[in-house]
Amino acid sequence: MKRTLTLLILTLATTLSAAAMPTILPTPRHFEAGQGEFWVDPTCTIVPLAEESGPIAEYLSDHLNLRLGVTLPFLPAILLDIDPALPSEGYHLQVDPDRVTITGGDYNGLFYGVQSLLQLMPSELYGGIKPYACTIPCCRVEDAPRFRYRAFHLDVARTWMDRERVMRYIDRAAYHKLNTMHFHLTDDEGWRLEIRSHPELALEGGFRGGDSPVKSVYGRWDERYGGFFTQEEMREIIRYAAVRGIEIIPEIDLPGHSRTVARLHPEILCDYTPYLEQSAGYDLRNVWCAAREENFQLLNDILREVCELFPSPYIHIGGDEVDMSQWKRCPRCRELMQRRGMKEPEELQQYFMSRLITILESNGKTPVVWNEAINGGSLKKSTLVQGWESIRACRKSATEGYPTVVMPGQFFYFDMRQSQHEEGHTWAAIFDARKVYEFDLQKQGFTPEEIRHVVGFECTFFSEAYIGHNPEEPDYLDFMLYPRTVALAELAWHYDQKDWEHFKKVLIEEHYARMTAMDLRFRLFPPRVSYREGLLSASTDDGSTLYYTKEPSTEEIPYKGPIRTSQPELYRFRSRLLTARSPLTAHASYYKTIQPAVRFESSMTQSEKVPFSRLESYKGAAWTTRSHRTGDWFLFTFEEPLSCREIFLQTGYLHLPRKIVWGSRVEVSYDGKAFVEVGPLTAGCITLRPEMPIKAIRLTATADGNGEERVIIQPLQIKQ
Ligand code: TNX
Repeated sequence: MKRTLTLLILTLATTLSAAAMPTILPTPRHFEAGQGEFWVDPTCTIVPLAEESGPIAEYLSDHLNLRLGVTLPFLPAILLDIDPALPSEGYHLQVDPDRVTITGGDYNGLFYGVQSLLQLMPSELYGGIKPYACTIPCCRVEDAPRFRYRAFHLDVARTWMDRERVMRYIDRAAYHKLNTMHFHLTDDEGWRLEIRSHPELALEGGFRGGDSPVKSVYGRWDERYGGFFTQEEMREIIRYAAVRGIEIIPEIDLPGHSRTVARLHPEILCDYTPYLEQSAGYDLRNVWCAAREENFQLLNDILREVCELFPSPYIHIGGDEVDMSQWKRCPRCRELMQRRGMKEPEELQQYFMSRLITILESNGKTPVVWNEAINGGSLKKSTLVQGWESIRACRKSATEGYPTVVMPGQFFYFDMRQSQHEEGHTWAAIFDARKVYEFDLQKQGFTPEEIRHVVGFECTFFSEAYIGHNPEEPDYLDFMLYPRTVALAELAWHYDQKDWEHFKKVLIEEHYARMTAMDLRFRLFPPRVSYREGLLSASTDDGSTLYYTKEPSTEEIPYKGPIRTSQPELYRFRSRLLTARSPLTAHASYYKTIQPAVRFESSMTQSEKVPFSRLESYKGAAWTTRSHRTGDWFLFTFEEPLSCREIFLQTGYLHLPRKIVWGSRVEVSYDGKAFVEVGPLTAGCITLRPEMPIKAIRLTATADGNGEERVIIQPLQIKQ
């Protein structure tokens, strides 16, 4: 009896505490349910008690449509205060029946208290629907972040995104208590910031395609396309972010990733004649010469303006993926190395970065660099290092005592795809929100001493593969970023032990509605698909609605129940809920391909290391030794005329339209002699659905050069 009673009390207690569990994300440190509720109605005022709280009071009044009160005349009221005795970025939120009191340790702390308050209210307010009257359950929240650096990254260099789009992501990151935006403003494919002393950098380098000197390696190839931020616009973005507690760290990626500048100022390059035959005359070099003194003058001009424009104490100067073979071929660089007793080109990189750091320091700024920049020597220990290549690279940086941002690709690059058959990069890993959520420094081998040097986490979105997805539409980017960003925020903010199932429950039951009101086209977890005894079925556990497509049609048909079919390979399923969607998900048979005997020939020479024979054995991609010229051709001939449902012909990388055949004609032949044109490639690919047995496929280049040093051809993907 006693046992039963204890059990009963225990069960009751857990039910009660479960009901009282906060649904705020990221999860606060301490939450305590109170008695009663606070009524938000038009009589309620917002009272900014602390002087600095003005912008937050306006922000909150915008969201809730409440008046601002100057002093404390009336109740009910929402009081906004700052108490420096609280932890940095921490806050106390107290909801009583007659007032809400939010006290932040500083500006950001107060802002985060407001964010938690918003999450206790109807989610519609994120969509601009002001609650006329609603209640907030009485409670007390005491909260502070685990890490001081909680960042997201946008790459507007590869794919242009305008001010409104950028602000949209800032806004949504702020809802999740992130406090830093790493802004990737320059790269091989674009320069997106006005530099007043060198206006050509943005005026010319902000665009590509058409007659732009910057060849459009990715994306829209025939039109001039792009944009840049004027300094005035950038100031506006900075202000907008600052109100939301977000600091913008700009990145000028140096000394590599600089093809845009190099196209406009070829004099910055190393002193040798490049071999241009291979790339159809296009100079692919992208590294600043380290020994040309005038380069540092130009860099001084650029960085001085960047330092002046951005209030952040940090400026990111890159340091990743430098093609040092350019320095090795340069007599000037070799001479400099000799003069300074340098053995390895990494030391030259150290030298280059040190020169940049001197410029930053003379402007009162601290450098941020990618992890390669600390190879080959040491930089000042105040330098903020971003570990992106691996866990090892992060640990090395932390061990050497640099403040380190942990962001290895396999956990934090949100340009990676989220499951095997989705879109996105794969080079680091394939992962969804769960892997981000479950990241654990200790389990990854970080020692307590190393952890002391970890300042926080950052998620990136590199945008080279993005352009095909119409950057004017938020769908693809939202899908890649959310809910992974929510998981990142949880990781960077919250302390407690991890409980994925609980987090997922809150995500689905509470946060899906909020993300919908935020107009995020976020990703749902994929439906489960199974095939048994002739019945193909799909299910979800998040309340979403299921649809299916049947090949070759792409029309989505509502799923009403198991489909009786002997051809499960024709179906794909997708669930939809409000603004969100899952990836298209199929039974394993959908992905099955066949490998009929095929011969491959080309007018171009093959790479010895990655030869054409790989295509005949379906082993993997094959490479040519140069870019294509008009008239170059590739021919697949099947040993036997092939009957099949679908043939997918792809050039370029598997996951990215680079090194493709650019400008093309595709023809098929049914007898191996006469060919009929079936179209050009689109972004390097074409899907064929031959209606009779097919003998050969011929691909012919109709343009000179793809802006690269080679063409990649993928093995045919053939579905029976
Ligand atoms: C690596 S992150 C890069 C970027 C690419 C990205 C794609 C880094 C320092 N370099 O240039 O865009 O991978 O995931």
